Amino acid sequence: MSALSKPSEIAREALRLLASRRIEPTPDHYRQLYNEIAGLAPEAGHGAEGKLAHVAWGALIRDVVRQLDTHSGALTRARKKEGLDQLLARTGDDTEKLAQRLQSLLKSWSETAGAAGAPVEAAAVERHAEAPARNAEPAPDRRSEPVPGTGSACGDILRQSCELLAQVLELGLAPRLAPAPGLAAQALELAHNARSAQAAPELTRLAATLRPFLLQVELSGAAGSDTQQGLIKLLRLLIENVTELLDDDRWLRGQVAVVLDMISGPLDPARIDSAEKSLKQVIFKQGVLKRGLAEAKNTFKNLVSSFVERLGDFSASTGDYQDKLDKLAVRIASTDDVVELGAILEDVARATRQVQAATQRSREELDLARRQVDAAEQRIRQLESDLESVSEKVREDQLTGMLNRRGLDEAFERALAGADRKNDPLSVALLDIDNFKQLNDVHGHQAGDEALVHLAKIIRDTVRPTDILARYGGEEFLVLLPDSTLDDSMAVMTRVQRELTRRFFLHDNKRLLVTFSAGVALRAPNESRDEVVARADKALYQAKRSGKNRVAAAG
Ligand code: GH3
Ligand code: MG
Ligand code: MG
Repeated sequence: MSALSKPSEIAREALRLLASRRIEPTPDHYRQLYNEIAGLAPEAGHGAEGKLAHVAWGALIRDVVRQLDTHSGALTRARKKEGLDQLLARTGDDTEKLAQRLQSLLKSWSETAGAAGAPVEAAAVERHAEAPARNAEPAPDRRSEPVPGTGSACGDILRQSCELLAQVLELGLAPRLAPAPGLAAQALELAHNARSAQAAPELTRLAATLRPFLLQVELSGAAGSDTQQGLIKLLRLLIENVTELLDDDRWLRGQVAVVLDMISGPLDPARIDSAEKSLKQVIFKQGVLKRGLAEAKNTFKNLVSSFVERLGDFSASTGDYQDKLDKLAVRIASTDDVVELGAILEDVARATRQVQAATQRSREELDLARRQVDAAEQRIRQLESDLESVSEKVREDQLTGMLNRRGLDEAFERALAGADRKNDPLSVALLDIDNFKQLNDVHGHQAGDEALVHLAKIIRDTVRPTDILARYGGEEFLVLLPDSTLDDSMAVMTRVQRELTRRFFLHDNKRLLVTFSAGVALRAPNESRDEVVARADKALYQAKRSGKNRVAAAG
């Protein structure tokens, strides 16, 4: 039973409750509160409390905004924004959950304030360790900063690139500059500088010295041969990109791989030409992706900051409402006049409608912003995965689409491990096109390239999808056949030969004869990769010696 008995007192209390509980002042709600205070049975179907969750949004959001701006140890504003953004992304439209999570986030912020280094919303942030939200703040300029943990600006991959420049200069260029000893000495000195470059600015300075040096080499005429000119072109390509590459290790990895591949074998113009082509292709694709990624990250950054600004507006409008209600509550407490109370009720209704409209607008804007943030984040993920696959491409031979040596290295390791684990047989076949030099000489390099593509396609169509195909050298292919005995693999190679006779090679509408010889070896238990390949190579040699266009088994 209520302590209040006079209807005017009950009415005043009902109005006060409407205001303080922030319940929409409709006649139904008023009547329900009136009944509650007067101790009358509640009327069914008018659960005023249920219609508006009792969350102090104004205070809560004010707290979020205030704490965002408070400096607290390791928690920068960007990290807090990041935590907040992830929370919003995870919570969806459930306002009750949102309130709870915001409260625990605030708690974790204030608890972490003292403990330097402790992460915000640790679990969520760590799950997205690479999440683009980390870019909510402009990335620090890495060009002027050593890479942490390496003690030098040349982190692992950058060190490789320094070494690479050094090697190309020292092993590739200097010996060929013998007719111009001054230039040769300069090449060696530059190689030395590349090797001892400890920081990004030094590498950039080195790039600046290399450019005029290469021009000088070219002008001196000392760079006579194709090989040398190819080398110079490659070096230039590397140098032109070096400044940009310093931005991000990943861009560099694929490019370094191409050049390392190239200089790991004997240098000839065809090899350098194909390395240059694939390097250019990677640089171009990476450039396109990189621009897209930078754009997407920028959009994302803008979205996150406008999102937080809107949260601020949201807080301002609910804060106003709170002030109005407080004032109205004072007016209610100090009057008994029914007419005055009626007017107050009107004011409460107006203020509530205003804040509801504002809240609705803010909610819609926040939802929209969140959707935009999600979309931007998705685009960033897509671009990053595209980038990853472009970098993967350098494991492929550009002409035939088979694995190159680098790709084969990894695939071979996996196949060996798999065969050992399952105790399965594993065979290796080496194929070499017969009289390929002659085909090139008579019909041109282009015809040679087309023949390589033709044979690669026939091999791919004939073997099992699980077999591993690699271009092993100029006109040599290596096929790894997991779970295949020597007989199986001999039969496969013979089938490839038959297919090549059936699907003959056409160049300029002329039918050209292409054959190959092959050596096949079954890996002996615990035999190393080099040993089994050497046996296959020996068998290939036997096939050549006994007349070509045949398949020989290794003993
Ligand atoms: P054999 O029957 O004994 O194998 O003789 P061959 O002429 O096939 O072998 P050789 O090693 O004498 O010559 C291989 C030629 O392959 C020389 C090289 O110019 C050519 N070559 C290497 N890579 C490529 C390439 O990517 N495209 C083209 N068109 N030719 C290439
Ligand atoms: Mg050969
Ligand atoms: Mg050959």
